[in-house]
Amino acid sequence: MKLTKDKFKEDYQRLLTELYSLDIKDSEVSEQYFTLGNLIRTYASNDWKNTNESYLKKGEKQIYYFSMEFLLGRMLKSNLLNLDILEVVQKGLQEFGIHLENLIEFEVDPGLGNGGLGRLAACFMDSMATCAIPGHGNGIRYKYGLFKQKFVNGYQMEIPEHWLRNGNIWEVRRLNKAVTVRFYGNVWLENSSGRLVPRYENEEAVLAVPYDTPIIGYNEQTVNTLRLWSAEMHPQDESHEYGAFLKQQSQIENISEVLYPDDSYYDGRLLRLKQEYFFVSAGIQSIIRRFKKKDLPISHLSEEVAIHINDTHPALCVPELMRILLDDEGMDWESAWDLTKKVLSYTNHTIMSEALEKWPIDMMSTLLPRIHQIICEIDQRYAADMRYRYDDHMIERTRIIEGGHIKMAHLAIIGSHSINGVAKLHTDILKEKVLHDFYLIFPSKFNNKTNGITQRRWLLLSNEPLRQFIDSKIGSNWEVNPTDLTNLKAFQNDEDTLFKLAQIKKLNKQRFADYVKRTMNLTLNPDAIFDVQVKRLHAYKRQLLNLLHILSLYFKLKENPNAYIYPRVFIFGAKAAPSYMYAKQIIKLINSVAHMINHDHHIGDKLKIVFVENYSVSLAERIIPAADVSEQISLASKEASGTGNMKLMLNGAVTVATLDGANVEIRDQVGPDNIIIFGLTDKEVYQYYHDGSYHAYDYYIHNPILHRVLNALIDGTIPGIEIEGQDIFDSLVKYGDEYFVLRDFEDYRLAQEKVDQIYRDTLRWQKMALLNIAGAGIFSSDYTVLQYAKEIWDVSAKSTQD
Ligand code: T68
Repeated sequence: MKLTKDKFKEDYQRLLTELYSLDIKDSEVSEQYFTLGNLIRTYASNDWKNTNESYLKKGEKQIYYFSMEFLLGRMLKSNLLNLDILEVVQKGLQEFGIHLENLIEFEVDPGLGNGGLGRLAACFMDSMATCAIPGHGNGIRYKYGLFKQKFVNGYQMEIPEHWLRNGNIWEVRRLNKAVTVRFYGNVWLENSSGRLVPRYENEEAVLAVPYDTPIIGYNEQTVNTLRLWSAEMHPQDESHEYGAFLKQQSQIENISEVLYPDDSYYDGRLLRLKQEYFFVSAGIQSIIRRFKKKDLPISHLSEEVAIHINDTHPALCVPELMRILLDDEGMDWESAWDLTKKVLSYTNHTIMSEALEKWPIDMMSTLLPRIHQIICEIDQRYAADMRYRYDDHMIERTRIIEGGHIKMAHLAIIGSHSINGVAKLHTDILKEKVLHDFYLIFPSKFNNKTNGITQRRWLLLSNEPLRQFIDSKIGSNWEVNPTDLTNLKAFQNDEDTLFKLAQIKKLNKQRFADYVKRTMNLTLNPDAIFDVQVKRLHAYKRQLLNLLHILSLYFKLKENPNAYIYPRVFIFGAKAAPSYMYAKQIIKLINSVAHMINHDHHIGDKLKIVFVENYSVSLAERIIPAADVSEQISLASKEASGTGNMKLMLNGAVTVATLDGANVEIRDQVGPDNIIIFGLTDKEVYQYYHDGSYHAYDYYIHNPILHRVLNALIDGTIPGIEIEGQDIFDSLVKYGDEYFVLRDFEDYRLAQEKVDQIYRDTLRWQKMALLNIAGAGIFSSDYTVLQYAKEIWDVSAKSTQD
């Protein structure tokens, strides 16, 4: 779209007056924001309509990405960027005396996701639109996203986040596209002219109302759709007596009320199962309705539609699609089953056993009687099919229903044609360990798709100085073809380039320091090393290892005030699931240590700890450009991929990492000299599990530094902590140290000494930083979705780059 500044100003002025009957000079930020949002929507509306129309053509295969979470982040700036009108709008507003930055900050950051999985879905939406892949998102329009985190006396408190309070400028409610989703009741099969058809009674009908958000591609034409469903009372129930009506209304609206705040943890609540079926059923019904507009027989569905299951949360896609094909379309079982498998594909995001969903049979049969019947049938047919090829143990281990539970991963694997892991190592572990049986049975279903991130949000939008600098060195083609970043390698020994890179980093650090001063009243030295660990708080991610190392530096300085430690600012951002007590204890401990160190006048600038409250996408956009060091220190084998690791390297941070998840591929990209690797490998971890030879206590006893640090948790050194010091100490020293923190401590400490040494040599450090940026292009989610498109969804992208 070619928009001139004058045209924009004219449009803006007119719209603001139309909407609010005000002159610009009398308007407030909220009015200015909503006017701009509305205008952006009108600018995108033709492309949105045209994109939708073109998708209705026969043979234009549509991809539906089903995810419980879409963690989009703020949309104003990214929409301006993707429409290629950011500069024009900025300048136009400037002439009205309006700072675009203020409008950007006014927008709420919708937290419709927990972390990596939800953010991945958002990056994929951006990349599919940019690569002109017909990709639709399908999810839930939660009224409350992830809670807002507050620290009270160092403890995490959770506050509900009503992100819709001021309305949402980006969405369109489409009541005319609403569908009915049915729960509970009785179902039986009746013979009707030779075919078994289900009969229902006493079901509870819920109206699923879609809200569509345009997803604007960075390519001047494609605008895809994210469809989020909201649960509402069905019109047929509105005639009930008033008291009963209100009760039922609130029960129904509960379904899309709140996002479950647990990441990587399964807590088998009925409401969660309701949510899962709700958006799966609504989504599939609307897909089928849309498919029918093409006027093709249902047997062509797999040529026109691919549905992707993001983790097992939407795995009910398997029985729901079967239900529709059998009951509504009258297909026979075999044909329906073949079609279902062709349409569906599934991504696994974790090997942690506590995250694996398994629903009690009773719950399923009460809430979703017909779905339950279909799952039983799938399970029985699976067992019968396998009987001739595998022994009973193998069948018992892999079947869907076992021990009174329905295993959702098994359902997803058996019911789809593709299962992928999210990094090479993760996929290998799935094949060799966690899903080995399935790999033996269905080897060709398994494949890897290493995660990616959108360079638009994670560099173009959030790190303007770096973007300009890169453009000045290698031109701007990398912005659409990110592997061109490798051209930066030509400058790896160019002193001028490296010093400029250092200056940019310092500028970003100063900006972050200003924010910390403003919000936390803490002064940071921008010449210190900014060392960043931002991610959910989870024992396997080992924020504790980081903290123990910080304590070791602190004691080193206490014992020898002249010890030369390069000044460091340790930055944490992390939310803990509200019911995850151990993680919350770690938060309290970090805050207490921060308080102790930050207030110790003898330490001064040498060590500071910043634990930002309420870590979110918009905070990530502030922190990541300011990072020198990226902490990716999970226990090898536990982090499926990680994506923060990619964002940080793209912004020139040097990674301190275990060989876990995508860290392995980052090392392969930048070479072992440009990443600092430490710790056990996945093989060594498995060996320990196998022989049971790990004794954490020995490390406590034999490593004097560790001894001192661990004792500090229980001897009163750290003011303010109560039982958490003892509990954490016990978890490590007494109860087996599940994530090998003590085992990896010394190696980690040495890795950190290396950081300290290398950082003193600015040129050497900046060379590493430059080579990290140069190597990050391959991790663009543009490439990731193109691989999904080609290898899983069997759809070709009308790439705008050719
Ligand atoms: C993350 N998983 C992985 N789960 O931990 C991370 N889980 O390694 C990976 O990079 C990322 O997925 C993307 O593949 C999650 O974020 C959840 O958030 C989650 C939410 C609900 C239930 C279970």
